[in-house]
Amino acid sequence: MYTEPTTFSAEAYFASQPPPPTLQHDIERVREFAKRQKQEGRKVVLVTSGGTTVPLELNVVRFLDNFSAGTRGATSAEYFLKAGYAVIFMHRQFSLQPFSRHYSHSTNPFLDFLDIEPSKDGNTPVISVTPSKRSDLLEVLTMYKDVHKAGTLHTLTFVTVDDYLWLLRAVSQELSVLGRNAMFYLAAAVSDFFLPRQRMSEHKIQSGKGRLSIEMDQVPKILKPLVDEWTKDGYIVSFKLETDDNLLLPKAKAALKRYGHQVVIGNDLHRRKYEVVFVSPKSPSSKTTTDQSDDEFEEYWLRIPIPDTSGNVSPHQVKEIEEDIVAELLKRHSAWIDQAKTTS
Ligand code: PAZ
Repeated sequence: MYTEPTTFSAEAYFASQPPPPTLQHDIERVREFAKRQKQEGRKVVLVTSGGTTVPLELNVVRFLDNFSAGTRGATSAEYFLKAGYAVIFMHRQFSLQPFSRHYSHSTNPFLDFLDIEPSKDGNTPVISVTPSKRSDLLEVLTMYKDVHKAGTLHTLTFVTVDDYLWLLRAVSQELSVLGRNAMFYLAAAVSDFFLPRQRMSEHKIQSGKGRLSIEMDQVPKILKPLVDEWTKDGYIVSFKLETDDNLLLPKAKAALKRYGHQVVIGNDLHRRKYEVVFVSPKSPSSKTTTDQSDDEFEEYWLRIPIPDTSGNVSPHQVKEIEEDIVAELLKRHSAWIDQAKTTS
């Protein structure tokens, strides 16, 4: 019989919550991808992006959602690809994706870029790209086609927090074959609470009984097994989103002490596009512990000017903070790979 734990361990979680139906298929594709990138000598980064949902019913009508448009992940994935990395882009279904993000339906609808030219021969009219938009589109399309030709982008989708956790575990286990050449860039906004399937209502929760109270359990702290078991040598970058400035640095440091990974990138909800802070142990090789002093961590702030939004500038002509985030991580990842060579 199912007993109700107060906090799920990762093991208890995976033993009680079912995997997504496509998991096996997804694992096989990731395995092939990782093998090919290894043979071709590329570094691989797993980018997670977008928010997870928590369904409230088995036949889902209602769910809780986590904030994230997927901009951070989709934009960063492009800069990793430009730098020669292969990218596994694990994102929330229908959130922004590399390349197509430039033509998002809400901010830059692609239909506005197209003109209909009258037919010259009296038959079918011709569709063309508005002249002022051609050079931007050509740049994005060229990159997109090059990446497809090189086979360096692999896409996976999740919706629920269950999908996310099962996929993260499977992908990280597959990427362990790459050793230090694998990076984990965990920008997805993952729910901290969930409703175990065993306590979900089968059908739509009915109104009419007044207030709705739902008691949720804590999602297991998945970074711990990721660091300690699933991918021992991967370079792990997690993100921390806060709305209270006073919490950002303490929470980032607490995460490093608890999980012992390489970097936490902290960001404030409203300034996340212009300012982030990298928090990392001063001595990257030392083992972090929960009683470690805060002085043993260093902070590195990255800022870009807030753009003038009054002009008619296309989104990819504006400086994007992800360009600098990725450039900084490339240096740190290389140093970390080199460090292993000198100590072995
Ligand atoms: O996807 P987006 O660009 O709208 O937002 C990115 C972000 C704020 C979700 C990301 O930078 C982040 O902080 N992710 C981790 C969130 C968390 O603390 O769970």
